[in-house]
Amino acid sequence: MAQPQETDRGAGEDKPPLGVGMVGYAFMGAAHSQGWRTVGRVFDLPLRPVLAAVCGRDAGAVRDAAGRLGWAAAETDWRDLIARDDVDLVDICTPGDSHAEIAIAALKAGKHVLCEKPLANTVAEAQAMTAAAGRAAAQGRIAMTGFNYRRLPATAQARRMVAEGRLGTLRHVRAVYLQDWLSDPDFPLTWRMDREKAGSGALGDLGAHIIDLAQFLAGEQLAGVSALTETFVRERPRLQGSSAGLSGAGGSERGPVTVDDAAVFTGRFTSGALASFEATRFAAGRKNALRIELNGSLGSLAFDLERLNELSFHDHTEPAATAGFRRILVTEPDHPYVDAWWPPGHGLGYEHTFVHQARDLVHAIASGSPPEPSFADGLQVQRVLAAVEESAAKNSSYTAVPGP
Ligand code: SOE
Repeated sequence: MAQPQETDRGAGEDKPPLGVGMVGYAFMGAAHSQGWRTVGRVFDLPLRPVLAAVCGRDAGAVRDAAGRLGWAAAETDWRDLIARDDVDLVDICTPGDSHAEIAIAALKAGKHVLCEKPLANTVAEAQAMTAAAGRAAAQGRIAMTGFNYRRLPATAQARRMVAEGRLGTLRHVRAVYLQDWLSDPDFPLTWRMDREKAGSGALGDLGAHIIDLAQFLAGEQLAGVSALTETFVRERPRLQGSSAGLSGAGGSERGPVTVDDAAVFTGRFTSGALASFEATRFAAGRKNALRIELNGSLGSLAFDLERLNELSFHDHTEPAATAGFRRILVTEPDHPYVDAWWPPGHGLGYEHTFVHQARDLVHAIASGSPPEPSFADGLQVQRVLAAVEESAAKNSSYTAVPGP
C-alpha cells in the first residue's frame, strides 16, 4: 500500500518565506486559512507560506480571528495590509464589491494576488483587474482566481480523462449547484442578497463555480447562453445590528432583495456541444449539491460533490452487454494531489481544495508560470455571468406556451 513519502511532508523551514496577507475572515477566510496552515506540512514546496496578517474592519473580531485561524498579526485597513513588508501575497476573501479595488492596489504594490470567485461584480471591474494582472505579470507577479472545485482529485482526474480523449467528441455538459439556505422567507437580508455588495445572487455565487468547472473540464469556452432568472422572495427582514451573516436573526423591518434567487440557463460551447446549468438557493433538501456530467461520442463522466472522492465513468466503446457507468474511487497515488495524503481508500474533503489551491499557487509564484485559473479566466466567467443576466433581462428566447 502506497504510503506518503517523507519528502512529501515538507516542513519547509529551509525554504524562503512567502508572506501571506488575507483580507476577510468569514467562511472563505476560514477555508483559505486552513489551506495556508496545512499546505507546507503536506506538500514539498519551493516557498514556505507564512500567515503574516489577516485584515477586517472590526478590531476586536479580527484580532480574535487572527488567533483562531493562525495569523501572526491583525490589520483593520486593507491598505495597511498590502503595505506590510512581510506580505508578498494578498489573499482576497471579501464580498465582490471590494475585489477590484484591493486586487489592483495589491498588484500595483508589487504583491501576488489570490482573489475569491467570482472575480468581480461586473465585467468592467474584471477587465480592470485582468489588465492590472497583465501589467504585474511583467514584474513577475502572479494573480489567480479562486475556483477551488477544479482542485479536487476527482475533478482534476476528470479533466485528465477528457484531455486524453476518453469521451471523444463532446456533445453535452449538464451542471447544477443546488443549495437551500434561502428557502425560509424570513432568513434575513445579508450582503449576499444585496447587488451592490454581491454583484448577483445564486448566479454569481454558485453559477460561477459550475460555469468555470464546465469550461475547465470541457477544455473549451461557452460561446452563448439563453437564460431565466427568478427572485422568489423579494423582501426579507433586515439584520438587526449584527453582521452575523448567514445565521443572523432578522428584525421586523423588511428590505428588498436585489439579486436573483435562482438562475437556469442553457449554453452552446464553441465546438457546438450543448450545455444546461442550474444554480439555486431554494432547492429544499440540497445543502451544497454540485453535480456535473459530460457526455461525449466515446463515453460519459459524472461528478457529485456529495461523493467527492468518486467519479462515475461510462466507456461507450465497451460492448453493450458489459457497458455502463462504473465508479472510479479517486484515491490512488497516481490521481492528482493524492500522493501527498493518505493511502488508497481514505479520501479527502471540501477543505482539501483550498490546500491544493495554495499548493498550485505557491508553485506558480516560485516558477513565475501563469496560474490556472488566471484573472483572464475569471474575466471570461464574468462575461458568461453578464450574458446570462442580459439574456434573462431580454427574455428573448423565452416563448410563452399558449393557453387552452
Ligand atoms: C455559498 O453558500 C458558498 O459559500 C459559496 O460562496 C462558495 O463559493 C461555495 O464553495 C460554498 O457555498
